[in-house]
Amino acid sequence: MKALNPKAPSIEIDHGDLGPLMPAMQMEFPVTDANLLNGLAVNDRIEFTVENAPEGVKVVAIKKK
Ligand SMILES: [Cu+2]
Repeated sequence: MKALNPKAPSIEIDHGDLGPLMPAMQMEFPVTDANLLNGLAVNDRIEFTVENAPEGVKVVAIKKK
């Protein structure tokens, strides 16, 4: 994970291939709840879950590896 923005809240992730959703890339994702960013630091390796909502893809869960 490359950057955290608790105010947005959002997270910038250098992610692998997400199947039908998108290929590997570095990008910023909106996060549903700023509390998901608690305890995370830049360059942590994470596992994350996204929801493909009508208004766009959002991160709904994050787990430190
Ligand atoms: Cu992407």
